[in-house]
Amino acid sequence: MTIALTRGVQPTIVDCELTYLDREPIDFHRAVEQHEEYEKALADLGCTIERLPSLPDNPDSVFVEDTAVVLAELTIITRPGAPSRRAEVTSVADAMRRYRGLAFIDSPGTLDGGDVLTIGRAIYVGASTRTNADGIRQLAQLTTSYGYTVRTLTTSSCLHLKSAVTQVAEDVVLLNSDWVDSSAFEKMRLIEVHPAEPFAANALWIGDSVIYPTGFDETSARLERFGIKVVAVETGELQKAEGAVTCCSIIVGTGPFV
Ligand code: CIR
Repeated sequence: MTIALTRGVQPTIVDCELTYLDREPIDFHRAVEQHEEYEKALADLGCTIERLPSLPDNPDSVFVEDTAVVLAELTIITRPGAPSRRAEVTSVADAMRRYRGLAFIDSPGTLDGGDVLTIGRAIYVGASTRTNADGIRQLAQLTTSYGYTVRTLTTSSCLHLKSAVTQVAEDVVLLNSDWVDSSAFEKMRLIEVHPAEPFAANALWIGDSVIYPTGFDETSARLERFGIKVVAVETGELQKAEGAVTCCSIIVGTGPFV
């Protein structure tokens, strides 16, 4: 069984953190509809949606991915790089306790889940404005005993590592090589985003499909040419908050084959 933890969009999203984007008006009601469409896509792909409690005072709390790193053996509750987001972790820890043992990133470490891409036993972590060296050191300390290797990548021009690269099939990554060094993924097959679509590298891989934003038609066609099924969802209002598709859920495999 696969659980997808999500959290509803809050009206305060209009005051979200922004790093690389300029603020644009966000249509809250449209954002809610888009988020519901996203949850429906997850459910249609077989996920059980588990909604976390609303946090009206936390504008970015819909972007739950940043609060946890889920491995088969444990969940690491992060310490988000943006101080305004730190209170989001408590309810995520409460929910995740039922599925895995917990470990925590402590001060002065910071780590955003959006900076962590796990492929098999390799954990790629982005050194970003949100994830610092001590956070990466703690991540390595918590995971090496389980056989993981942690590899740090620097990203440029984007908020998180997973803005630049995501896994879209067992042996395939989708990436923007202007934002991350593609040689780190030499053992994988690579799909490069279309040059006119720099924000197109974030896809959420579920089974043999990806949940993928509308509007990146050229890159979407490249995914389909690789035999990857694209489930398109509109995310324009969430994108204005610098969010993408991986960031709106925490995917938790349960049972013996996680
Ligand atoms: C933030 O800056 O924290 C939010 N406005 C966006 C977070 C997006 N998270 C993600 O892609 N993992």
